Amino acid sequence: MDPGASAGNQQRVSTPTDTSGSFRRRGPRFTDRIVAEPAGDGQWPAEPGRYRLVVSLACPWAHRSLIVRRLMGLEDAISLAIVSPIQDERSWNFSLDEDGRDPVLGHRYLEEAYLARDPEEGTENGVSVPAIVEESTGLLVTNDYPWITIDLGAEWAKYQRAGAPVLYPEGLREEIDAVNEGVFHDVNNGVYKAGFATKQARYEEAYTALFARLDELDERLAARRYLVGDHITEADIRLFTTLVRFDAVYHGHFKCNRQKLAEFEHLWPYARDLYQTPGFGDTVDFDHIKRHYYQVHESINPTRIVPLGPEPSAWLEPHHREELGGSPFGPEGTPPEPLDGPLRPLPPLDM
Ligand SMILES: N[C@@H](CCC(=O)N[C@@H](CS)C(=O)NCC(=O)O)C(=O)O
Repeated sequence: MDPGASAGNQQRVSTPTDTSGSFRRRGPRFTDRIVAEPAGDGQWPAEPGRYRLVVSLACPWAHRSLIVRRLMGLEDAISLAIVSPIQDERSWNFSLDEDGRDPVLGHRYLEEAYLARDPEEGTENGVSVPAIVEESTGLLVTNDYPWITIDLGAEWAKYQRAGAPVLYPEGLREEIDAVNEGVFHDVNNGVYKAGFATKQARYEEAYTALFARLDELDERLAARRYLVGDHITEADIRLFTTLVRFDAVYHGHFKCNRQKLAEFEHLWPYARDLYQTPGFGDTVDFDHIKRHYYQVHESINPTRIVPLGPEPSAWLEPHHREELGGSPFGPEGTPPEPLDGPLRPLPPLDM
């Protein structure tokens, strides 16, 4: 049963929980890649003006790709569509846009791109963000989020801004992969496993693994500014998008409440350091985040009330992590240009 769907409501979220009470992530349906030099089937050319990145500002997996697009300065090369944080019976939709249609693709629902790619089975694994869609055809190219960020970082080199960081440096890949593996199972996906468990034992397993991993990461970050090496890498981006949602959503809504992020000695200043780095905090929208989780997962929050807290100003407090050395964008790197303001403000909540 889909715990996001309750009788009589029109909302839908794909959060499959199996008969053992465990949350099961379904994985990407389309695993094509966009690369500098395509070699055969399933590889598309990195070409400015050809693709549209579709994200929800609520989604931690999509948030990664938004951060990387900005860090790499690919805003002019790859356009951006932002869906409503509230999925309806046909999932992600463009209801925030004029006439409820994405102005470039002309779609009302993201599923149109999935079905354009495969009319029979396009939505078999759900309709997920992030998704990259070909602008001219409206075809879904890929929803394979781990490759999306790695490829935006490594395969679009020709079109990246001067001073862009190297997020997946050759010499550090093994270490980055090892950190990411634990972070994925216990933290990124771990909070979902805790939140969507329908058996006490499954919840407790996820909770225990989550906090054991956070303790380990907290210790790792005691003497080093970033997770791997001396500057920001894929590993930091992947951890950040879960940490930034932690106190606002996962602590309460997903019952990950041994402690708040703000009660970790090193993880909290580490997360603030990243938040205050251009490309990170300026892509965070707590309004989208809270409305999505608290209003879509009705099995967990039947009243759909969106909490007002926590107070976000704490994210801007000094972190003193510069004292640990390192440089966010690498020795020759520079920050991306600041954004003018929020990416997609939402209309007031229905009272
Ligand atoms: N489905 C992806 C990850 C991305 C993901 O789970 N995105 C969520 C939003 S945070 C989503 O779009 N869920 C809707 C669905 O899967 O139908 C995967 O595990 O490969």
